[in-house]
Amino acid sequence: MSLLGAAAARAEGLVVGFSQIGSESGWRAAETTVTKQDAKKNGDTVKIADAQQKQENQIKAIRSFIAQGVDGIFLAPVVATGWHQVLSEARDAKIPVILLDRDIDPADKPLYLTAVTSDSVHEGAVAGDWLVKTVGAKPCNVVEIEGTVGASVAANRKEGFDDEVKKQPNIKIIRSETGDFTRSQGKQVMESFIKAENGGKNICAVYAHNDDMMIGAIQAMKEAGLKPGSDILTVSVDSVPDMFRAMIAHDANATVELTPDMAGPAFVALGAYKSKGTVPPKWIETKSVLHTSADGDLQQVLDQKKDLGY
Ligand code: GZL
Repeated sequence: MSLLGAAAARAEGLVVGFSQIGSESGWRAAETTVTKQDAKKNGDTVKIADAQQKQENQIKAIRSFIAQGVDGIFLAPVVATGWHQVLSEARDAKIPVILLDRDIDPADKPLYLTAVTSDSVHEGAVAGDWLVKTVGAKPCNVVEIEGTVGASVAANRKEGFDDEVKKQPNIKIIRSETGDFTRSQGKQVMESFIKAENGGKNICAVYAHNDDMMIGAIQAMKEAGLKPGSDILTVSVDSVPDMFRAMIAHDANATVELTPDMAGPAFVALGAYKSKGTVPPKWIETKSVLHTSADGDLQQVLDQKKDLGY
């Protein structure tokens, strides 16, 4: 597109196609809400396609956005592989692609303009470090509820956490299974862990790759007559409102915050690229903050969540 065309696009506002994974978690629903709010604030238009967590639906949506000749495509990739062909088609159509909240195969790095994501290895390490500091020298068997198989954030959060706790001989990860980032599957996985581990008596802590699976796990622990947050320590990622409510009720211990506002920086980068040809850094990193049940500002942080799409 010529600079004049680009300036015109900026004047009228951008038209962006967003291939969204689905609404598998409270965090993702908030991401969708904030994306709509950001577009409205900027005077841009965003067309959101919900893929119901299926990659083939995301690929179909991207092809539809290309056919519509949108100014840019946002993609939250459900898994890290299988994007080369469709992102090559977007490149050939000269439509820039920006990744939101998850990454893709590094070999396909040339096929997107930038990625707006957290450092998900660091998120896992922050969760692991909290557990190590909390457990001290006490023997501790940990169970892990993983995110979607093949998702970059699941592999990274596992790597960060496992590497941290592996440094402690008294802490052992005894079971690890995917709960696909949903409450219902998180509950099912925790029920199976409890059943397999002497009614949960062998389990000292549970790490879930997102809060929604942990909220399911908390329900499973309660139904088994266990006290989550004291009989079994909990640490997870996202910092959704229901996790703050659980920490205030002392049913949970810690969560690593992830902003749902990935689209804000993406709109800015796309606008500068289209209007001025400014090439953004390949990675726009969002920050991760630890919150625990010992914090004094839980209610205050919870009250502010409504401004973040929750
Ligand atoms: C993380 C994002 C994850 C959230 C989950 O950036 O991809 O996907 O942690 C969501 O809640 O399902």
